[in-house]
Amino acid sequence: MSETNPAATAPVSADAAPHRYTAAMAAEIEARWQDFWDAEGTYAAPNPKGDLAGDPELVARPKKFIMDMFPYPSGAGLHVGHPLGYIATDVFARFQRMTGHNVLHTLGFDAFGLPAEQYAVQTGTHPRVSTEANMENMRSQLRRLGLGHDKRRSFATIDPEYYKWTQWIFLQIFDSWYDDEAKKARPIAELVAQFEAGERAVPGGRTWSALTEAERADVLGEYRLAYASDAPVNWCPGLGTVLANEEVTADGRSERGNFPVFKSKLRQWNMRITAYADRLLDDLDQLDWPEAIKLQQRNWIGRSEGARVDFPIDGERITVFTTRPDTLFGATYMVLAPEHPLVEKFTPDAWPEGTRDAWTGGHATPAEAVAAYRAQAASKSDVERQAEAKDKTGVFIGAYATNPVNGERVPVFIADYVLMGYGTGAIMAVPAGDQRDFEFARAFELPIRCIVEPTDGRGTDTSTWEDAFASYDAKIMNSANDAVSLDGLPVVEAKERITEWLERTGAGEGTVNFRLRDWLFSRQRYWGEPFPIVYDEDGVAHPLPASMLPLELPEVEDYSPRTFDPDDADTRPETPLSRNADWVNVTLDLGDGPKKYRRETNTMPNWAGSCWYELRYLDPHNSERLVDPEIEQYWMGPREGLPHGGVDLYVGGAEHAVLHLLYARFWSKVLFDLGHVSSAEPFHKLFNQGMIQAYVYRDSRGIAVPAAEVEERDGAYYHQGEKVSRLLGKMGKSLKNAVTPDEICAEYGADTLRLYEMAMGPLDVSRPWDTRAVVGQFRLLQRLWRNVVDENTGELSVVDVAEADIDADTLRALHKAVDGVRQDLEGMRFNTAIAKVTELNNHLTKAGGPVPRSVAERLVLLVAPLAPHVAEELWRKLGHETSVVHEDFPVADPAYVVDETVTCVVQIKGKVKARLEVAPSISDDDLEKAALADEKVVAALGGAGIRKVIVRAPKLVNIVPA
Ligand code: ANZ
Repeated sequence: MSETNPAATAPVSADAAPHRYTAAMAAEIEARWQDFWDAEGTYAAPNPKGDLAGDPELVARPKKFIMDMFPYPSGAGLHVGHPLGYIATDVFARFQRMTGHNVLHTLGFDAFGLPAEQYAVQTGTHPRVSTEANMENMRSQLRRLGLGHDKRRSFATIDPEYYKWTQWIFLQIFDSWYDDEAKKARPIAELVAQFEAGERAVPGGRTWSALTEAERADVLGEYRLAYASDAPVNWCPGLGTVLANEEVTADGRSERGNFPVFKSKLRQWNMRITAYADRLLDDLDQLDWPEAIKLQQRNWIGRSEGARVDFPIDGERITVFTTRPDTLFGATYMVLAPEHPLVEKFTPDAWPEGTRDAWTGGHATPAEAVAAYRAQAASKSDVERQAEAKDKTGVFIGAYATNPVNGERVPVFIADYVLMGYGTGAIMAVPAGDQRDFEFARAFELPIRCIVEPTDGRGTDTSTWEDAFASYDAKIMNSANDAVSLDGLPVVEAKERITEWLERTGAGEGTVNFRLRDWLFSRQRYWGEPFPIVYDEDGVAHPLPASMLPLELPEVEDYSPRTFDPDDADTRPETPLSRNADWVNVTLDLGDGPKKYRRETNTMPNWAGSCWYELRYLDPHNSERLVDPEIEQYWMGPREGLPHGGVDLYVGGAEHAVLHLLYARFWSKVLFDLGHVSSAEPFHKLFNQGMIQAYVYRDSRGIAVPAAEVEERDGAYYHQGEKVSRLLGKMGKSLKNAVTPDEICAEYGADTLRLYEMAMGPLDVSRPWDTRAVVGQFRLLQRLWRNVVDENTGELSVVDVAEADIDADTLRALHKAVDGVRQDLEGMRFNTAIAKVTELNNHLTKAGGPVPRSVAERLVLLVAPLAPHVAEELWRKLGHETSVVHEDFPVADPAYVVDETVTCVVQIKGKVKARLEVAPSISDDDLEKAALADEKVVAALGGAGIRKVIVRAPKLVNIVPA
């Protein structure tokens, strides 16, 4: 790097004074203080009790729990983009320590996951071996940054002592149900007691004692918060695994490998997160999170108010969910999802009289048409099925239902634009009001009845319409029967009236529907937490007792999922764990004598370990409990400003807006309901850092060339003489533009890297990395050093001066910096804090002469959170015996902080009428207001109106009366 970047090396050159702050000196200072901090346990945060109990004076302080989203230990190690958030939380944590808080700050590893498993498949290295090596590498990279972590509290999610508790929480969730009346989770034993006592009717109408064990297990499976069910999942034979919806592309293929993905029914573990939909939504209001993230969670949960309506058919009924019951009179056909379980039941042997050709798909019987269409639909992803632009397809199932509001016979179709997993999997189709229904009706020659008065001038003759008409401001028409009329009502009132009618007549009821689905919780992979579940000979699932945890991941010969012919939808996954017969088939005594069992061979998804890790940081070595209640209450409990409790600050990327944060909130709520924790939310304040971007340079073939080898000449970029293009993109190995923290540390030191990353801009904004600019922060540290230490002798250069004898300009500069930096650090405006430190430092440089000791000390304290190593070194040089980490942050004397004022002249028609003393930074708006409110100005205007005001803040206001 230095070859192409001579500017960067200049200040470190050999002719420097012997005690100048250089990269070599930074390296020496930094290594020494890092060793010191480790040896002294400087960042140890004491708990109120237990093995991490400590200094009661510290414990008595208000607590701050400051957390990063922990990293996945990737083989590529860190580039300079990764530590942005870690440095920010570290600066903030250091500031909080210096302002009277007991600060918990540490970092672990999220270490189960696919990359290690894939690497294992490719190279035969055990995932644990490669993961441990990656963690070792990342730990040393992170240590080099001087992050003030309490290392006693760090762990990885793959540690058996950690995942023991992940498994334990799974069992808690398995052993609970959601009581809709109490609106909370309760132990499943309490539900069983209700069934036994006859207080709650057993589904199916029999008594509890009459059920077999397997039947009871089935009943309870409908209540448990973790349950196994035959769910349609994304099965990818080419990869040999089931995929999450997010891992499937819009055209129904695997994101990784581009193989076909099929909807297949497989027995899978699920988490009943839907039971918490309301609370997950409502509690968002109390959290201090970016609005954008809250909105994404709200949309993901997707609450819709509407109605369920029953359409009678053959003495039975099909229930639909609609958000627009007011449009019931316009429902001219129905659509079921192709997978809807009632489809077979209502599909007759032959096409009824008068079936149109367009409806049959060319098939001889309804059953054939249904079977063919189902096969076609199964090969598509939900996204693809719902795509707006797509041609609407479907078939008539040969049956008619009755529209309950007008008794009309409406044909029933299956079509893939209706999804099984949403609402009831069946809709009433209102082609006049819904665009998808409109397109379908046009394609299948179905009636389109105008039931909302168009307000856009298109008229009520739907044969001339080009699209559906949707508006909440329009009025309902053509919608009356003998008992109820919606005609003339606006939508909202019409909804209320028809819902009342539906409920009165028993044809339906108002309801709330959520987009949120239960969380598919099993994976056919090796590198994850084993389920603490065994099956008996009847296939009934039994939880392992806590005493058998952790259930450790067994060794297997082959980690790879078995893959199949990518196009063979009928194949089924084979889990790596199932190949280990000795582990799978066990004899256990679960309390009723030794019996044979078969272990669950799926593993948990890699989200599991990150669902609760904040809790384990609190009490990481507790072998008796997940976390001691008193310790949990101390760090996480609710208090003023923290209504649900939680981590005080959680920093990470916005890409985790939904899944991780929603899953973690869900687990918190279950643990809270069951009384294991006092906080019902994991993270009170969330902050998303921006991304560090990097320039990508490409040659004429579009191939990325190594960014470090590119030269700039007159605004153009060259690589080996050839002109290359430059675009801002992601940083990474593949784009050949990764810069590692190691290289920057070697070139300048960690303190410079920290300052540079924090100075680049507001933390939440993305910014381009520019290696050439790093030197600016290095120079700041050199000037800081020079203000305290004589570069030639290495001795302190400060002088002892009484506060009263320090010149007023310096005191003003000092106190303004103290005041500003304090506010900026509290508000996480690290870039402006650095600007203020720089300003003060420059003032001292310019003032010339030795710096007063008390000023130098305060300057060092201001720098300490940002550049902790050099601050420790200077603090020690200034004669202090103890670490700067626990010193008090300076407080400004308000007398010096008030802005000096300037005089503003107020003129009317060019004549001076008043003078105002205002702050030099006053805005035009504020100055205009102040001028117009001034007594003398009011008097001079004498009630005349104003034509124009010309403002030149801070010195002049000119008023032109009307
Ligand atoms: C009649 C109607 C008339 C509808 C109208 C909309 C407009 P949100 O708001 O997202 O909750 N729907 C219901 N279940 C569905 C499923 N399983 N697959 C596809 N579509 C489904 O959407 C609810 C609306 O989406 C429902 O209201 C239903 O169409 C459709 F002028 O019913 B509506």
